[in-house]
Amino acid sequence: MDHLVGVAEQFISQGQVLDLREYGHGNVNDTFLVTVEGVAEPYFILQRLNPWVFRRPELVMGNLRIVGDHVARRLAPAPKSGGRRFEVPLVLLTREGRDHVIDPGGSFWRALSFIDAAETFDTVKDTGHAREVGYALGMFHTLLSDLAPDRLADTLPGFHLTPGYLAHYDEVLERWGARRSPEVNYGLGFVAERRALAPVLEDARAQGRLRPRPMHGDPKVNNVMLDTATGQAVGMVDLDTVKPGLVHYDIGDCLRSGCNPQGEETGDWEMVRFEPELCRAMLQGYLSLARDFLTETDYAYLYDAIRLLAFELGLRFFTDYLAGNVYFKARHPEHNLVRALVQFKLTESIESQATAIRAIIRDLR
Ligand code: GN1
Ligand code: MG
Repeated sequence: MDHLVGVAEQFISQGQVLDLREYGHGNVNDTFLVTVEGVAEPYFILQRLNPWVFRRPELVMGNLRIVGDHVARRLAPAPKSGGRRFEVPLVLLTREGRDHVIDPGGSFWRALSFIDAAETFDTVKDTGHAREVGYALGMFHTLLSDLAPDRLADTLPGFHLTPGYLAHYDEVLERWGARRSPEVNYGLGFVAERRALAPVLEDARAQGRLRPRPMHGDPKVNNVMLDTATGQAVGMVDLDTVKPGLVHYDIGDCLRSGCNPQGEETGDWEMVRFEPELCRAMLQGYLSLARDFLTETDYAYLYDAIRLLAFELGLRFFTDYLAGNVYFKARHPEHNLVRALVQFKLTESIESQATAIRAIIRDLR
């Protein structure tokens, strides 16, 4: 911890570090909350980027700065939030004016501003919460809707390209030789039956039906910050995966995360279901803003996006389990298998309610 305090101190120009503790439940990076004594804004976030995932951290920092500046510019003159505060984490510089620190062990550290008087939840509590989560994503997309996607670097080549995840799965499976438990057999069968689904969004992009836009990349429920007093969404955090992409990946990811009341970390995977009333509320919140920029064709792919992203995350967890837990942090050897089964059950629940979900989308557009 002493060593971390030394890193944290490089990002403060006055005061002194009072406390430093682990923060949040990220599956990839290591995150700490730092408390500084004797300054007006006492908290900031210190993070170590995972070098196996983010191969070019300087590009991540570049994107974060572009997004932060753009959002600040959009919110300054006429807050599009109708009097509500809305923030994203901003990059903090070291005393030397650098946006990161490399420690003696070679780790890449950066600091971000903390969104105060706000909290996050791992699961959606009710339809009011769902509406706020949708609103946050709508606000985020609105704020970036006039940023040319090619201004952002591709920090994670292949991220959210489902056909690529399927190809990787095939390679891992070829090398895999462990015993086939009933759960693994279920997973293998599940993926085999849905191979044709994988390219649905990428084909639409290749045909020019869906166009690239800046995307968040990871808009799950616990990346939306809610005001502790009002419960209103006041920020969207975890911008490392922001890059050119499709808003459909975000919409699908947000819904697969938010409409699963059990949460993605439940061990009770057989009970997992997709809750259509949470879906309605979340889309209502999202479309209250996104209606302004979504096209007819965009709407036509919303259902596919919801189904695909649950499947895709299940496939990513399942592959990582088969590969020996090399990507997602796992607390026990079967952790990524259980996570995969949760997403597969969620996908089945989405499929069995396809008509109802499509009707919700139709009603709201
Ligand atoms: C990872 O690290 P975290 O929890 O913010 C992953 C997302 C997944 C998510 C599932 C860079 O995000 O894509 O949806 O886990 N991030 C990366 O919880 O792979
Ligand atoms: Mg993330």
